[in-house]
Amino acid sequence: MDFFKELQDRGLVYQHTNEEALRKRLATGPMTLYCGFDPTADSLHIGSLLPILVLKRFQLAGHIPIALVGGGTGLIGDPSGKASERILNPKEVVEQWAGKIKNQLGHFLDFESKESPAIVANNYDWLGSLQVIEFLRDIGKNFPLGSMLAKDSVEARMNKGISYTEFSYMILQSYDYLKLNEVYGCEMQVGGSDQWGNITAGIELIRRTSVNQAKEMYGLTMPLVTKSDGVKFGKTESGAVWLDAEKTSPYKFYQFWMNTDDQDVIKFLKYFTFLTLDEIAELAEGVEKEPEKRRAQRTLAVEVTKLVHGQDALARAEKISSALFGGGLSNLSAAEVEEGFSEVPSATLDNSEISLVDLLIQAGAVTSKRQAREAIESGAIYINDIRYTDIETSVLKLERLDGKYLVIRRGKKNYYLIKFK
Ligand code: 629
Repeated sequence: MDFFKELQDRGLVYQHTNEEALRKRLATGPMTLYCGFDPTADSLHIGSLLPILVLKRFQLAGHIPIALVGGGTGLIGDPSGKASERILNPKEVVEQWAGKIKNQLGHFLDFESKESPAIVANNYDWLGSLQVIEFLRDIGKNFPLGSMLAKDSVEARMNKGISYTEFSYMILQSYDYLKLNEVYGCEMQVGGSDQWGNITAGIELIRRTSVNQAKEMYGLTMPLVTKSDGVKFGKTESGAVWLDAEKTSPYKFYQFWMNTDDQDVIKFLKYFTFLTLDEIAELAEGVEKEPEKRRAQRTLAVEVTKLVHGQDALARAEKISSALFGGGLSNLSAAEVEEGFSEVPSATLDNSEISLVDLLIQAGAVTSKRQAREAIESGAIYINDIRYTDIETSVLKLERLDGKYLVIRRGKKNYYLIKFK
C-alpha cells in the first residue's frame, strides 16, 4: 500500500517538501511527525478535525504521531491567516484551555500501541522557561529579517499592522519543531495550508542549528476545507461546530454532517472518514443516481459522530433524528428531548390551568390570540406529533413526553418546547 498516494487520492495533500524524499522516507519505516493546536478556546472545533485525523491516519500506517498543545504559543497568538492582531487571553485561562484541549486530542490517538504509541506534549514546557537573552542569541540569530518579512502571514498584515509579539510567533513554532526533533526524533510537521510558512521556518531553523543537519526534515499541509456554496466550512447559524459535546450536542453535530451539500459530501467522506476509497466511490454513485436517499450524508454523519462522540452518543443522535424527522417523539427520554430541542424556543410552566391558545403564546409559537386560533383551526398545530384542531382542548390532560414535555410543532418544521415543573 502506498500511504502517500492514499493521502493524495483523498485530496489531503496541499503543499509538501521534496516529494521523492518524503515518499522514500515513508516507505523506509516508522517516522515521528507532529501537528500543533493552540488553546484559543476551551474546545477544539471541526476546523481542527482534519489534521487530527491526518495524525491518526499516519498512526494507522505505522508512524508515531505527536499532538502538540500550544500552551506557550497560545499565549502569543499566531498571525497566520488572521486579518488582525489578537487580544491576549489571561494566562490562567490559556492554561485551563490547554488542559482541556490536551484531553480532547488524547481521544483520537492510540497510546497503547506497541509499535507506534502516540505522544501528547505541551510547548509551555520548554517555551515557558526560555530566557530572552538566550532566545535572541541562540535562536533569533538564525532568522534573517528578509525571510521573516516574506512570509504570507507577515506580509498580509504589513498594512493592517502586526505587533512584534505576533511577528515573533514563527520563531517559537520553529523552536518547537527543533525541540521535538531533538527529544523525539520528530522529522515531519503537518498542518493546514495556513501553517506552511511556520513549518518551513522550522525546517530552516533545524537546518541551520541541528547537529544532524544531513537529515532531511519534512513538511506537509492539508488544503483549507471549502464548501461549494462559498460559505465558510464549520460555521452554523449558532456559531462554530465544537468537538466538546457540552458545546455542540452530538445530535447537532450529527445534523451538521447530515446537512452537507451533494456537491461536498464525497470530498468530506474522503477527508473525515476512514472508509476506503472504493466504499466512497460506491456512495458517490448513490449521490448521482438517487440523491434523495442521502445515503452518503447519512454515512458521513454516522462515521464522524462515531469517531468524535462514540457509539452511544451516535445511537442517541440517530434516535433523536428519527423521532424529529420521522415521528416517534414518545420514545424519547427527558435527556433526549433536551438534546434534540436545545435550540428551539421554550417555556417552563407550572401545572395551573391554561388554554391551548395561551399555551401557544407562552411557547412563542404565535404572537396573538387571534393568530393562535387561526393556527389551531387551520390544522397547523401538533403537540407530540398529534394534530389538535379544537381550541377547547384541555392542555393539562395532554400526555407528556417522559412525564414533563410537550413538543409543539406549527406547520412542517417550527418547533417549540414546553417543560412542566
Ligand atoms: C505550535 C503551535 C507548534 C505548531 C503549531 C502550533 C499551532 C499553529 C496554529 N494552528 C491552528 C490552531 O491552533 O495556529 N500555529 O488553531 C490550526 N491548527 C490545525 C491546522 C490549522 C491551523 O490547530 O493546522 O490549519 C487549521 O486547520 O489553523 O509548534
